[in-house]
Formats: sequence, C-alpha cells, structure tokens
Amino acid sequence: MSSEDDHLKVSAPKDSAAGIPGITHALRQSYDQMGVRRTALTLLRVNQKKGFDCPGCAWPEADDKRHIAEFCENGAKAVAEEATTDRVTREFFARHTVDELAERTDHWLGKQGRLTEPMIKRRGSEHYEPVSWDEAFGLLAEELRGLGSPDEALFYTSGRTSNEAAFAYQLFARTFGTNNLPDCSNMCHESSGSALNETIGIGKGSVLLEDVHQADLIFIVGQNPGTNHPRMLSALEKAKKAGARIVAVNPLPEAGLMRFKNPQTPAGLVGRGTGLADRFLQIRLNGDLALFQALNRLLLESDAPDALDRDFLDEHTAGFEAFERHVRALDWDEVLEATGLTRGEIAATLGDVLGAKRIVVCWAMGLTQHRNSVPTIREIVNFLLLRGNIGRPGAGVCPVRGHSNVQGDRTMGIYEKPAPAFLDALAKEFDFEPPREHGLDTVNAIRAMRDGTAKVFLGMGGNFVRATPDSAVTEAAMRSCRLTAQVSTKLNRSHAVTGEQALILPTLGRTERDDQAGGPQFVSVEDSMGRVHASRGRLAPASPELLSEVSIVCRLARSVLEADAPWTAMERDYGVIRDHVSRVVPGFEDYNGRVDEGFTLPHAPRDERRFPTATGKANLTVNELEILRVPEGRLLLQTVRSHDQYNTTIYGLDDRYRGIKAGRRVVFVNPDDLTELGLADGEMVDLVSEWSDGAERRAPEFRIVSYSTARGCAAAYFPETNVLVPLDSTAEISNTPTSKSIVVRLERV
Ligand SMILES: Nc1nc2c(c(=O)[nH]1)N[C@H]1C(S)=C(S)[C@@H](COP(=O)(O)OP(=O)(O)OC[C@H]3O[C@@H](n4cnc5c(=O)[nH]c(N)nc54)[C@H](O)[C@@H]3O)O[C@H]1N2
Ligand SMILES: Nc1nc2c(c(=O)[nH]1)N[C@H]1C(S)=C(S)[C@@H](COP(=O)(O)OP(=O)(O)OC[C@H]3O[C@@H](n4cnc5c(=O)[nH]c(N)nc54)[C@H](O)[C@@H]3O)O[C@H]1N2
Ligand SMILES: [Mo]
Repeated sequence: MSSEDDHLKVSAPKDSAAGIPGITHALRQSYDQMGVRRTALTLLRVNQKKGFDCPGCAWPEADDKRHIAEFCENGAKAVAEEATTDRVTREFFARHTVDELAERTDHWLGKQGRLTEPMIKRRGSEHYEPVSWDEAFGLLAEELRGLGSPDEALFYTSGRTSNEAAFAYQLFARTFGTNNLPDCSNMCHESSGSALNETIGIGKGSVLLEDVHQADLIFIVGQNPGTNHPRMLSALEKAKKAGARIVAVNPLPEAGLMRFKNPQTPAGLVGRGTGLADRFLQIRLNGDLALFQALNRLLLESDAPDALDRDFLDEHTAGFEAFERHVRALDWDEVLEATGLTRGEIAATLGDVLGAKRIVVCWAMGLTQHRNSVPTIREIVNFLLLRGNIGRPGAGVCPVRGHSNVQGDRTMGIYEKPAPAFLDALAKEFDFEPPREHGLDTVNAIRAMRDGTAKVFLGMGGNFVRATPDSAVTEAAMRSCRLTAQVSTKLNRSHAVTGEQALILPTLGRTERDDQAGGPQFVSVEDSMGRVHASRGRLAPASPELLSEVSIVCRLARSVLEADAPWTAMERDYGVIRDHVSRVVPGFEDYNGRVDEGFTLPHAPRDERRFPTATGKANLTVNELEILRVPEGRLLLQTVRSHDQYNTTIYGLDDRYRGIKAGRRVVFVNPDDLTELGLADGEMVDLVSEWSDGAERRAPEFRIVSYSTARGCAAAYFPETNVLVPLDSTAEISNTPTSKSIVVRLERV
C-alpha cells in the first residue's frame, strides 16, 4: 500500500485557505474526471434553487443570494467524484478477484469510476459476477427471512441518503422487526446529540445562518472548516465584516482558521484576504473540557456586573447550585496541564467573552471523538447558558455536521434508539407494531458480527469496514457474515472485504435524474441548521441499470415482506413518502407544499426559549475533569482528514494547506517532542497504539513531519490509522470511537 507514497514531498504549511488556488484546483479535477461540458452542467447547478444539494457537507446555503458559483473547491471535488465519466463494468470484476481488490488502496478503488450494474459474489467464488436485481433482492430476502431473529440483521446508513430513502429504509427495518439501524452519526456527532438532548432537550444545533452573521464572538473548536466546510468561511467573513471576533481552539493552526481568500469576491481573488481568527488557542488534544470549565469558573468569579445573565439563569435553567459548587473548586494546575495553555491566554479569552453580547460556539470532530466528549460538550452548553447565549439572535450552539444529509437521516428515524413517540406515530400511520427494544449502534454492530450474533449486513451508502475503528477486528467481523450487501455509487473497501456472499447494489447519486413510474422525482435533505429543501439531479444516470435508493428499499421491502403496500406507491411517487412523513415527524406538516421553497424545522430552545428536557429547563451539568495522562515516551494521536479526501474517499494524495504532496503516510509531531523522543523530521516510524487490552495495534511506515501542533500531540490521516483505534475505546454515553485521542508510541523502522 505504501508504494503510493514513493514521491512524497513536504513543504511549509499555508496560512490561508481558498482563493484562486481553490477554484483552479477544483476545476482541474473536475475537467479531468468529467470533461468541460459536464463540469459546466453540474457545477452551475450545485446548491441552486432548482438544482441539487451539494454532496460535500452539511453547511447551509445562504438563502438571500445564491451565487452562480455557490460551491467550493471541495464541493466541486465531491461532485466530480460522483459525476465522473469512468465506469466499473462486469469486465473489471472478471479481471480482478475480490482478494486482489482488497489489496488495493482506497485511492485506487475510488478512481475506478461509477458502479454500473448489480453484482454478486457467490459462496466460494473468487469473483463478483453480474446478477439481476430480482435475484439480488431474492437472495437478500432468503437470507433475511432465514435468520433466527430480525435482530441478527444490521441496516447501516451513511449520511448522504435522502430523507425519502431514509424514511423508507427505517420503515422497512422496523417492519422487518429490528431497530438495528447503526449509522455514520455513531462515529461522528453522536456525542453532540447526546449532550444537547440532555441539556437543552433537542440534539440539534440552535443557530441559523443569520445568527452566525450577527454574532459578536464565534468560537471554532475542534474543526477545520477550510477543508471540511469551506462555505462556512464565507459566513465567518461576513460576521467579521460586521465586527465579530473569532477564537479558534485547535492543536493545529489550520490554514482555514487563520486567513481566508473568498473566491467569490474580487478581493478574494487578489490580495491577502481576510484574517479570520483573532485569537488562536493551541490547545492540547482533549483539553477542551478543562478550558471551558476554566472560563466558566472565571465567569462565576467575575466582578463585571453583567458577567452572568441572572434573569435567564433563574427563569430557564436548572442545576445552578451543584454546577457552581463544582466549578468553583476547579484546580488551576489541572487546567493548565490539560490545556497546555497559559493562564494569561485563558484570562484574555475571558475578556473576549465579557466583551460579547452574542456568542456562538461551533465545533466538529475535534470535540466529539474523545472518551469525555459528552461532558465536554455539556460544559460548552454551561458556558453558553451562563450568559443566556441560547435562544436569542446571534447566539447559540452550532455543532457543524459532516455528511450533507446526516442530520436529515436522523430526523427520518435512522436511529438505533428511537423515541417512543416516533414509534407510536409510525405504528399509527402504518398500522403495525414496531419493535421497541433498542438496536445496535456502529460499535455494537461490529461486536455482534464478531460474536456471531449478527449475520446479514446491509449498507445504505458509506464504507463501513473502512470508516470504523480497529480495522483488523472489523474486517474479520464482516468476513464472518453470511451475506454483506452494499448500496453504493463508487467502489470501496467494503466491497472487497465481504461476508461469505456479497452483493453490490449500484445506485443513483445526487447529480442524476431519477425517473419513476409516476414521473420525474426529486428528493429532499436537511442541512446542519435544520433547513429542509429539495434536491434535483439533472445528469443522465451513470448506467441504465442503476436504481434509486428509494427504489432499492421499496423493492427489497416487497420481496422480504411479501407485501405491495405501502412500497409500490412510495416508489412510484416520492410525494407519497413525504405525505407519510408529514403525519409521522413533527415539523413536516404540508411537507409537499413547502419543500420546493424550503422550510426550517422548529427548534424549541431557539424559537421560544423552551427546553423540552426532563426538568423542563435547560440543564446546567456537573462534569468531572479527568485528565488524559499519556505515559512517558508516548504521544496522543488524533486522526484527521487531509484536504484531498472525503472520509474514506481519497480524491488525491495532497494536503495542500498542510504542505504535504503526493503521499498520505505522514505523522505530524511537535519539534520539541521529536527532540525529547530522539527522533527527527523525515525519519520513518511505525505507529503503535497501546491500550488496556494489552493488544498491540500497528500502522507501519509513516514519515515524521515536524509540525506546529500542541506539545505531546500528534496527527495522522484516517482511514489508514483506523487500525490503531481499539473497538472498546469509545466515548462515555455516545459510544463514539475515540478517533481523536489514541495513545501511541513511535517506533523507528
Ligand atoms: N472535504 C471534506 N469535507 C468534509 C469531510 C471530508 O472528509 N472532506 N467529511 C465530512 C464529515 S462526515 C465530517 S464529520 C466533517 C468533519 O470536519 P472536521 O471535524 O473539521 O474534520 P477533521 O479532519 O476530523 O478535523 C478535526 C479538527 O479538530 C481538531 N482537533 C482534534 N482534536 C481536538 C481536540 O481535542 N480539541 C480541539 N479543540 N481540536 C481538536 C483537529 O486539529 C482538526 O482541525 O467534515 C465533513 N466535510
Ligand atoms: N479514525 C477516524 N475514523 C473516522 C473518522 C475520523 O475522524 N477518524 N470520522 C468518522 C466520521 S465523522 C464519519 S461521518 C464516518 C464516515 O463513514 P461513511 O459515511 O460510512 O464513509 P464514507 O467514506 O463517507 O462513504 C463513502 C462511500 O459512500 C458511497 N456513496 C457516496 N455517495 C453515495 C450516495 O449518494 N448513495 C449511496 N448509497 N452511496 C454513496 C460511495 O460508494 C463511497 O465509497 O467515518 C468515521 N470514521
Ligand atoms: Mo462525519
């Protein structure tokens, strides 16, 4: 695998993001994969009012003026990846055995092009071969019906699936009889959902785009928007122009946090662009709970007359006394040790806070993938509540979602722990008794396959074996299944690491036309801020054999459940699905009437300062500070995305902003740590993870890159490093793998 890195080059990291290089890089990749005409046809329709929703990320589109080019470099890459003119055909599968495909890199697999027809790997065969859709559904039906219990099946979802497909899919799983609906959220923002549900009563962010524009102070914590949410930079630029300050909290000085050149304004095309972060707190990995607890202590102790919003606290919150007692006892030495910051830096940040009437805190994976992620996010809620920063303009919590419809999939019921009210509504609408027992999340699904209690795996998108932790364990678990089936647009490792039998069910992407018996169809999605809108593809499908995700679910359901209703009507006309949704999910009333214009889902804390929690108030919480101490000679490793990847899809081998070219097996380490460890920039090392189970997990041959990261911390790209994340190392409560805090040692090779 590492031969891909033969030409690896390292240079100085960049200090700004986007601008001309952004757009030219995007167009070059698009021309290469789609040709000039197709590039124009697709990119001009991204995020436009009658166009399709960008499959890149879940950041909302500005509603007022959609620029001709309301896309970013990485959105363009995501589109090009899907709209590529390359194809994977039956001849391809005849040429390559499944085992051979398992030897290939993620980059190579993805570059083969779009999947074109359903394929089967029969028991004992070394190859995939073509299969009819009917036979494929027949096999799935036979295997599913042959299970000892519906709970031996797993129905995974990634976050690109439309609302319509997601609703149909969860309905199918529950009619079949299980809540085993693990999803990518389990590895992503589950910690945010858990913390927010408990504290404010709803697991979603409380800000709209205009709140970001109106904020006085914006924290960007554990997030790399220049790469992963580039359109967010426009919103930050707008906020800054209106006077906002930005505090970036990150172990890495990410280019997009420091400076932004907006490719959509003339000033962004030339010149230095806009400075973004006014304050950069180079925090140690996992130090955020300590930081926010320290800010909270300083707020409680402050003499400033308006340090706390007493009226808000009295009227809308519960738990103040216990919280205050706990935070006042906070130990400063522990704070400095955990954060790696100085007391001066924290005091200065308090100054920013006291000077701001309206505060938004944005975050992503840097906060959600640690053992103490849920307490950390709860502490951020404490921080905002102290000054009444939830439920008024320009203020609130802003977990920035990843996949473009990951939030919508949850709203549609893709959840292993469905709320009783949701199941009641489903039971009433479809006149059946849905299972009430909680199902398996991603980590528990892997355990179940490993232990032989789950035998059939169906993936609605995504790349389960590659996105999940403990690759060796997960791959063995997948291989032990009777049948693994993947609904996919592109080839990936989950097609190569299979159960005894395997199916590839190729599907339409966002950019493509979807014609059904009832006429042309469109789908809809929900962005990170709870706005629902339509998405219409225009390109001819990559192959005439493709079925839409909705079709696949409805046909599968008919075949497994041997019933036509409600599936035939839903497949014929997706409006029928939306009508069902309008009666099952609160906030979707008159879904069909409103979807074209788009609408914002209700959010009680944001809209009415009402907190539907157990106490009926916003809950201040007590969060114990436990410092993650790393043994001598070890580092804490985080696994991140490069600029040229989308999760497990590797677009290219560069990470331009961090100065990496033509390779991915690099580990970023602070120069002082290198000196202390007796290592040097350019040396080759194995990364060895150490975990309490005594097992040694090894990722071989990484080149050391001396880099400005916080002391004691290292960074490397996923998914190459997933092998290092122990399956049992997960966040409390949310059970999210701890992909951002892995104790490793570096072994010279
Ligand atoms: N182009 C592109 N866009 C994407 C994706 C992609 O892969 N490519 N993925 C999508 C998905 S599914 C998601 S979830 C999002 C992910 O978006 P991000 O969360 O931005 O993605 P990561 O690369 O995981 O970056 C984590 C950031 O948090 C910082 N960090 C890590 N640990 C800590 C910590 O303990 N404390 C603090 N304060 N900071 C920390 C890291 O240095 C890094 O800057 O992006 C979405 N958008
Ligand atoms: N170590 C480590 N591991 C991580 C993370 C990390 O930061 N560090 N991040 C985690 C996060 S935040 C997430 S969200 C997960 C991501 O986990 P997944 O969502 O499972 O993985 P992706 O790589 O996004 O899935 C890519 C595949 O989706 C398929 N696909 C693309 N578009 C479509 C479509 O429209 N329909 C269908 N049916 N299929 C489509 C393609 O076949 C493509 O190969 O990974 C997690 N894993
Ligand atoms: Mo994600």
